[in-house]
Amino acid sequence: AMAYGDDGHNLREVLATFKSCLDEKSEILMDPYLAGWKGLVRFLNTMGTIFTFVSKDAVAKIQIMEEFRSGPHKESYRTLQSMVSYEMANNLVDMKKNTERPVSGCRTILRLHRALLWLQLFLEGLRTGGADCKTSVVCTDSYNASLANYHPWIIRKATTIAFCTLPNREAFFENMKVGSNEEAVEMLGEALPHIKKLYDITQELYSQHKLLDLP
Ligand code: 1PW
Repeated sequence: AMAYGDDGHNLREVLATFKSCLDEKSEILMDPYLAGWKGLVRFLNTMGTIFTFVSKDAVAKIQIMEEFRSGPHKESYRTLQSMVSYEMANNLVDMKKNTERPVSGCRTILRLHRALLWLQLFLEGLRTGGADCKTSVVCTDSYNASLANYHPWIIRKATTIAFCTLPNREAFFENMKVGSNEEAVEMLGEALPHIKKLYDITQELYSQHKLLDLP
């Protein structure tokens, strides 16, 4: 089988794609945001079949957003900010649980946004964790501090089981395909502040429009 990274993709590039999301007005560009997620999914899928359960939902969410981005209102979905303006102005966002209205971009991006915090906390934990930290513990702690708060018991159970199959830190860094452990730690130190910034801007945008609890 082809090892991850052989096709020219590595986690450094994935994180750089997220970095390229911010335009000069601090708006978040949808296309690189989705491209970053696609890279993450490719990376997750190298972590074994159990993780495809975790990545499947991300894939479904990316697809929903790609349909908006190629549909009749594609220009309105150019940035996260323009998406929020457009969907709010046109009453396209379900504020309460209501199956009549189609799935909005706002609620879809909110799920990816919450997952991005998990990713950031997890990679930050690995970066600072030292050589013999347990990946599965770091991953579970990051999950419990973020995404788990929005998941029902059955999903929490399933994800926590998936985390137990994570490779150890050394193998995980190896799988990132960015060189030695030291280089991986250095790369994360450089890249993670950009992910954090992206997260903070989205959080602020959603908070301003009171969209943080979308069903
Ligand atoms: C190695 C670190 C990985 C970070 C990548 C994270 C991928 C995120 C996918 C987590 C999904 C777990 C199972 C799916 C749960 C969905 O119910 C849930 N989706 C998310 C992203 O939280 C909620 O979406 P829904 O059901 O309201 O459409």
